[in-house]
Amino acid sequence: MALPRKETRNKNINKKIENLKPDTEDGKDEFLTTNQGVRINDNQNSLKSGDRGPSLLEDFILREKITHFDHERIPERVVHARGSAAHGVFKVYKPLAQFTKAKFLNDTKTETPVFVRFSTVAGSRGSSDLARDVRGFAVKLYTEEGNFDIVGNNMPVFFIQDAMKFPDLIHAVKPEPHNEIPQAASAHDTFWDFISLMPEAMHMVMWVMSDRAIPRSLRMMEGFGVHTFRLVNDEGKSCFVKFHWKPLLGVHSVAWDEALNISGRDPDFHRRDLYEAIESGNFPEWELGVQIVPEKDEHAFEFDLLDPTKLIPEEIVPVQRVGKLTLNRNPDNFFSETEQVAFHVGNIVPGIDFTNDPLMQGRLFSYTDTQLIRLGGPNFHEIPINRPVAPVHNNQRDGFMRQTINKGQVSYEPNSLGGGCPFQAKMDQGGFSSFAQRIDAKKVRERSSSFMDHFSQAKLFFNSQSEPEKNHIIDALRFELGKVETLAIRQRMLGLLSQVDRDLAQQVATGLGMPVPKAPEKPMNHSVPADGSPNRYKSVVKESGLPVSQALSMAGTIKNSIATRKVAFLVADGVDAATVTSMKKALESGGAVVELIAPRLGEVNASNKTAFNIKKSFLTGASVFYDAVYVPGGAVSIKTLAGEPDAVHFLNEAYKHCKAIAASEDARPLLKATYFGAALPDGKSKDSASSAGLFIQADTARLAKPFIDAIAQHRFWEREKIRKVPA
Ligand code: HDE
Repeated sequence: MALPRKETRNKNINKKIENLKPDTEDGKDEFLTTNQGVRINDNQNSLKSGDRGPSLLEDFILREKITHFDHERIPERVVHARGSAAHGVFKVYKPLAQFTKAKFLNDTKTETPVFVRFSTVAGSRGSSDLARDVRGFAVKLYTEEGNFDIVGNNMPVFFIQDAMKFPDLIHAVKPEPHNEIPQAASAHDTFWDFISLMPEAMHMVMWVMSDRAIPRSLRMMEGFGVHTFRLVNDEGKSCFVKFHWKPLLGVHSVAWDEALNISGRDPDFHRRDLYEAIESGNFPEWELGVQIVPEKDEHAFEFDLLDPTKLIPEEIVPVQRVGKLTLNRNPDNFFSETEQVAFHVGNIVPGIDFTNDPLMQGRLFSYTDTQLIRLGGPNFHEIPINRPVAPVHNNQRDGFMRQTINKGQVSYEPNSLGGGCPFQAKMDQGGFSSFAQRIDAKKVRERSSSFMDHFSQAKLFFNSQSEPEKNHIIDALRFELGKVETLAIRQRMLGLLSQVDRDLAQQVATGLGMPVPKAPEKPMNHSVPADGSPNRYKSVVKESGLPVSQALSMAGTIKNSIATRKVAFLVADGVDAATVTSMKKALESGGAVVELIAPRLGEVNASNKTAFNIKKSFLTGASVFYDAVYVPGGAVSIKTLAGEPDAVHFLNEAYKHCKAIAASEDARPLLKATYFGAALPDGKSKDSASSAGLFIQADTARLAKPFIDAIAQHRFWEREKIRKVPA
């Protein structure tokens, strides 16, 4: 990476970073050695019998080097294989003692170290960041009372209600087993075959077909714990809680066409964005939100709090923002930290507990189990990134790769020889004690009837979307189902969609050239109770009392800042230096990042004899990497750019992707060469949708203000109404 290694990364030290230090190696100013510490004198040649002879088995240096290389790979995660991570800290705003005794949620002075890994779900380790997919949002908090992991996603619900279906879901979405196609995509027959037979997935399907599945940045997405957890206070009283992470930069996405383009041009787009933001000191921030439900209200909702396909609308239970997460340091080594980090829903601390959500219950088994194979044995908790900052003392011993040297004769409890140590902690000494939930039930293999309404919240989500968001969902479904080859699967999906919204189903059907089934297709519902009674199913299908929930739409997200937005300036020799400098200054004072793009690399000579260094050309840069475009003045520069098809394409594409575009008045000939040239704001344009977010003005200072406001708006989706886009 060409970035100057500004030492922001090493400035931010926390307790966990200290904890990692003894294991952190730096070869600077050191001799090359073997793993046994023997200095190596020749790292170019193997030991041979004569300079043209065979290599000798005794060459311990060659053998060691090759052997280690041969064993470098470990299995990738069975899901969430593709990920990027960062270190940071969490601090609570005010004590939450009323709800929980967890120390890190009560001590406003302590900065709890965290390690956060973001991921896509379906693709392999090397797949594109921009796949249409759920994003993992896994947070490990190294609290003084032990590690607490919130292993969440960027969507608040899930596809299935019971862990029993997880391997089926993942087998369906992963590349098909006979030909390993497609990579990192749900647009294929097996996924939609499964979904079309699982009505419980419909709410999640709405989320995953929405723009939430193609984030602009990992820094601009929400996180959700998904399941309902419990908080437990000092008196042993419990309440239910849903965890949220709210990004301070707002929630933003790219356009689908952009995502496709980025996947080819820079499949590491999100990873690079996170890395560069942290490296340049633009630390991503989220607030921790909690929705608290008192124990007595467990059954007060139209849905079951234990059902992970349901959310609690924020209008019904507001999200209280209780603390802040800041990511302020990139990992030093991708494999050691990002790849070897092992999250587990079961990593909780006193003051937090589980519920009986049957999806969560299955996860409590799965995460340790998967680490045993992925990381190779029971001591993965000793890998530096995984070990807590809280001390560890117990009688667990041995196993592959054991690091800890446990002293003494005793590895059992009770003991007298070791003085009874290590001893159990009473609750007031911080000992964990599970919430004493009363359970009196028959052992059954059944789905609760309170889990049977699969459509109300799917409808609520769809109804809550703005018009462009709805259109994007329709487009996404047309794309995904259009890739499905089996007509019966498309047909079943249209049947399910018609139960969410008739118009939605109709529009998707039009794109597929198929009719919507007249009556809703009877769901082939594996979730129907064992007695199979259709009445029982119907009786629990209720319309949600809430017509829309604003919080479900991205339209109302934070749009008051251009911090960290990337703006491309299109320049060529003869560019007017004053317009470049003054616009750059205006944008950078709002926190935006400016990059100059020219027909070639090297230097561009500006009108006043100054030169600008060019790091990106039209070949290495592309409009999809930027949030907005500015064309500075300078007649010579504009003439060159107007004759440069790549420059015209750059603008056409930025326009197509609904981005803010500003230009100096003398850039008009270049803009005229674009297909939206007719929509330039000159007072004559009738079509306000086409000129929204488009500014042309001689006075740079006057131009900067509306341009900045427009960049903060993120996208001008209304332009999509004009579908005459050749880009
Ligand atoms: Fe996971 N999930 N999951 N999951 N999950 C894994 O654990 C699993 C679920 C999530 O960055 C695996 O270490 C089951 C919901 C994230 O390292 C595995 C079920 C949610 C990550 C596993 C679920 C998640 C994982 C694979 C249903 C959102 C990446 C590698 C019963 C709340 C963590 C690993 C990271 C990873 C199992 C459902 C989030 C196999 C069985 C719901 C963010 O253990």
